[in-house]
Amino acid sequence: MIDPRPVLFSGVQPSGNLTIGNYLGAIGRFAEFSEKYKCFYCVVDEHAITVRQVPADLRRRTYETLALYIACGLDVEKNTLFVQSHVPAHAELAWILSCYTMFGELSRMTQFKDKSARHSDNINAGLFTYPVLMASDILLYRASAVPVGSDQKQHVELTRNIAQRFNQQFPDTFVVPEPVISTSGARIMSLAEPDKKMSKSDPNENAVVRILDDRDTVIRKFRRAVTDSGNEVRYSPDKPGVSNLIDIYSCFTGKDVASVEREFDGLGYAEFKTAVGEACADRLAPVQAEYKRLLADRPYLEEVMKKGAEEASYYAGRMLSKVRRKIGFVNL
Ligand code: AQP
Repeated sequence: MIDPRPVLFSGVQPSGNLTIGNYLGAIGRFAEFSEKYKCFYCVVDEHAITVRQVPADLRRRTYETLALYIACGLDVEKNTLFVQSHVPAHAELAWILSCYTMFGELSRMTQFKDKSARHSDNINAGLFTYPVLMASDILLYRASAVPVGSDQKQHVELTRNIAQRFNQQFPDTFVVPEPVISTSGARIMSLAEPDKKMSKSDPNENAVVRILDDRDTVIRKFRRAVTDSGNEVRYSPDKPGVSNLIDIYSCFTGKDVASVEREFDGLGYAEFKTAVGEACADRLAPVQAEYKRLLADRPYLEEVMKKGAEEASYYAGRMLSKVRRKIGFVNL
């Protein structure tokens, strides 16, 4: 039976060890949506191959990402957790939608520009059409809400354009989704270059705090974080390093910016950075413990994958056959 609640969809690529950017901008917020929405949380392995992956690593990370979803509080009974490549409808709808997406629109995507600069030896067509696959992920489930970090907002807007264009020709097909971007944690920046977002594939380990980094590593990375001249803990555009750390501390402690500034007034950067590291490590500790327990139980994770793939295929199959019918394909 179809659940009557509004639908929410989000995904994370198993393209590296997840960072506190992925945690604060996405995965750590997911559990809060489970009551209000029918939630689909996907491990988007098809997106991950837009950059070269070592097959054994991709397979391992797919299990790890699923385990992290659960360790971050997602109840497998209340949410549909699944792996994208287990539901072939994603790739099939993506092809159809690519015929309703303009070359010019894709050329304007800033993530394509960033990633093609970073992977200049492998600017493949998948990297370019990635947002169409993301539109397919969302539209297949009639999702009205898509929680993402602010880096993905442009892709959700493109999804809206594609849905509206398709609906114009074939009314009442897709639900036009809205991005759900949190006011805090939406854009966590690199600890080494605070004008760049923190990315799991950043080759500089000191730039990135991973959800699975142990306590000492977390604290050491924050102690090494690039700060700005002066020694005042103040949120300001001319202090991007310190502002990023204030954001992170505020997300992990629930304190607002003004009270963080007051707390560290006159104390200097060293003390502040240690406190950020400790707050982060305290929050990650229970997630890490639960993650370890889950990862040791592969049969359980495979059961979750199978159940998720069945549920997701049911919803996705209904939408795909509706689209096929509308555009004139013969449904047997
Ligand atoms: N730095 C960030 N701050 C806040 N949110 C972030 N997200 C990613 N980085 C930050 C959010 O995490 C979700 C999953 O992201 P993804 O795995 O689909 O890919 P991405 O956006 O490309 O993330 P990365 O870490 O930068 O991956 P790589 O290095 O593989 O490209 C999304 O909701 C994203 O907004």
